[in-house]
Amino acid sequence: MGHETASSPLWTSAHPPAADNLKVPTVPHQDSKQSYRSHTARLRWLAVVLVLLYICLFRCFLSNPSGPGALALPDLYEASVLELQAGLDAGEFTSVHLVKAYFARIEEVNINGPALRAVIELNPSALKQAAVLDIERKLTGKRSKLHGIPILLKDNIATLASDGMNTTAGSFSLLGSIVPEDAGVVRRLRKSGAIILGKANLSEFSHARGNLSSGWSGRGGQSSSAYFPHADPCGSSSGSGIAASIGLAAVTLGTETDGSITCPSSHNNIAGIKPTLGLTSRAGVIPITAHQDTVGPMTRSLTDGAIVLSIIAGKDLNDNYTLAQPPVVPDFMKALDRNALKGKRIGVPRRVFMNDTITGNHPSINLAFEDALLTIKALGATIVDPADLPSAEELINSTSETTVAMVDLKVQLNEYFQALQENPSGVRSLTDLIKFNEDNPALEKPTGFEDQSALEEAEATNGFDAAYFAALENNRDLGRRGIDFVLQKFNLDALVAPARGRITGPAAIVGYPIVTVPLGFYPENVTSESAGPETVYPAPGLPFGLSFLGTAFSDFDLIGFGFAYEQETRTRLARKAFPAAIPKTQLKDVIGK
Ligand SMILES: *[C@@H]1O[C@H](CO)[C@@H](O)[C@H](O)[C@H]1NC(C)=O
Ligand SMILES: *[C@@H]1O[C@H](CO)[C@@H](O)[C@H](O)[C@H]1NC(C)=O
Ligand SMILES: *[C@@H]1O[C@H](CO)[C@@H](O)[C@H](O)[C@H]1NC(C)=O
Ligand SMILES: *[C@@H]1O[C@H](CO)[C@@H](O)[C@H](O)[C@H]1NC(C)=O
Ligand SMILES: *[C@@H]1O[C@H](CO)[C@@H](O)[C@H](O)[C@H]1NC(C)=O
Ligand SMILES: *[C@@H]1O[C@H](CO)[C@@H](O)[C@H](O)[C@H]1NC(C)=O
Ligand SMILES: CC(=O)N[C@H]1CO[C@H](CO)[C@@H](O)[C@@H]1O
Repeated sequence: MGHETASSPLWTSAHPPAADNLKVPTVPHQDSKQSYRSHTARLRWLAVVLVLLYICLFRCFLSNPSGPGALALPDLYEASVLELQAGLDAGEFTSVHLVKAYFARIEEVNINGPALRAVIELNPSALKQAAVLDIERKLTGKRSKLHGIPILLKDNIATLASDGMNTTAGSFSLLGSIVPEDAGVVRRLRKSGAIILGKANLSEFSHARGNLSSGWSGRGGQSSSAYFPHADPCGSSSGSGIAASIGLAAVTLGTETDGSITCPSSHNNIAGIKPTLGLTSRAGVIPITAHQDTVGPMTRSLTDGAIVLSIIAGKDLNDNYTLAQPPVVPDFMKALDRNALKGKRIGVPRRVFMNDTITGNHPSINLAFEDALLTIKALGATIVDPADLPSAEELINSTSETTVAMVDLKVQLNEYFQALQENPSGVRSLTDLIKFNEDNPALEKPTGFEDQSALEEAEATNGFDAAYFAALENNRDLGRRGIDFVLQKFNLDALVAPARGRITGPAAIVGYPIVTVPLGFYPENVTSESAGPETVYPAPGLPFGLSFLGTAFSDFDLIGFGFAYEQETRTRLARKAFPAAIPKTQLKDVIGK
């Protein structure tokens, strides 16, 4: 009752309270020994209650025309983790309510209604886990800012079969497979008290199967953005992006090898953090390449992203890349400073990347980007424009990234299949997988989704041969003449660019971080084109994002820059999903039911 009307997550304060300060004072339990015996004391108490009630009703009425009741409860379309924690701590609702509400919201739009196909599978143990975490909160308090908070995971992130969920990267070849253990990031999430709500749809095998439209998998079908019917959600973390964008879960996780967090964050009007390679564990993540894969948060605000990253980041003996990270995981909440851009030098890598012939930036993106540069300048930064990457042309023509990825994909996917305790499909290798797809066309090769050329290309590789090591060295060389070169040459703190396009490449090959926030929306008169058998791109009102890029382990700084821009512009709030794609179930519909 005492909890303030929640502010929008994009309005969170620059220096949010530490976890310990988060607890909202609760009304003490009535204790018979201390109960108010005297008549005057009772009257005084009654008066206080009435005043509080009056203030609450007044507030509710003022800030919500639909009247009191609906008011103290956060709107799950936009609700932030801190808002949800405040409500949970105040006892306004429980994690069981949250799980029920998110399940109902998924039910409304996933297969029914606009059929967004963002979610592949729900966790049948989620309600039970929520109930236990609710009791623990009451008895001993919360373990972390994610205690009792429902999170959706991209379906390439392993969870123990004992939950009752599959881990399949969207492929029927992995249905019913038994993974040896939780993914490293899942272990951290569970330890922090987060509730795994379910698995999100994705581009099958994180887009490493072949030339297939973004957001399609055999198991999940074609997912689409909630901002226009059948719009390309981008990929490969498509379902995570869609689900975060309309509140099908509090927060989500995606993975990126080259663009797979950045691009779906862009198409779905959310914040995405692609962490530095080695900041978050990939143990238990269905792989493409250890040289590039990362796991990161996809959330409605960078505040939520910082909370999630602070929990999933850290060393993991099962992923030795994480052992190279700095000794202490930062509290990324401390990066959330509205003045973070003041006095910083931000470069614009125009050549090639702002004239991307492959993914081409639309004039409306370019206009919004020029505006963003003015905003960044107004926030106190110096814009260095252009700040071109010497290796730009070579980089976009280079085949080295693919050469390394194809070899790694075969080696690592074989390892993944072999480490499974069981796999009912019988698939135990890449060779088996290709055959499985051939043998099961109704499941894995429906019309328009037949291609598996990337798997075939990987299958044809010969392990760690001379060509592989030459390609690795070429990536390192391109990297040296890439982001780090231009940062040093112009004494920059970061680069900034529109999120969609090949700018993810220079970061991908060296494992550098990217932070993406909403930038704008396509105008109503934009011409849509086919983006696949069932999707269009662009589309009226479809969102696009802005990316900040930096050197290894500059994640903290980039989150600060993104936060300063996000808070100043609040672009996410400027547009909502199309009406049928906005789930109607709210906490009030499940409380007391
Ligand atoms: C996987 O999915 C199948 C089919 O939907 C389901 O029967 C099974 O319980 C799920 N979980 C596991 C761990 O296999
Ligand atoms: C990918 O598939 C689409 C649609 O079938 C086709 O237009 C395009 O040329 C293909 N691209 C490549 C590189 O094969
Ligand atoms: C990680 O361990 C593997 C062997 O398991 C080794 O080949 C690789 O070089 C190690 N990588 C790092 C970054 O330590
Ligand atoms: C982008 O390409 C157009 C023509 O394709 C050219 O006129 C223009 O100068 C290029 N811009 C940059 C920044 O390279
Ligand atoms: C990259 O490829 C394009 C054509 O796709 C070509 O025009 C350009 O010269 C190439 N650049 C380099 C550095 O090889
Ligand atoms: C679309 O609308 C914008 C204004 O929102 C206008 O500037 C632009 O010229 C229009 N484009 C077309 C192709 O009509
Ligand atoms: C949770 C959910 O809605 N899962 C669905 C995902 O899509 C497949 C294919 O359409 C359905 O079978 C699942 O029920």
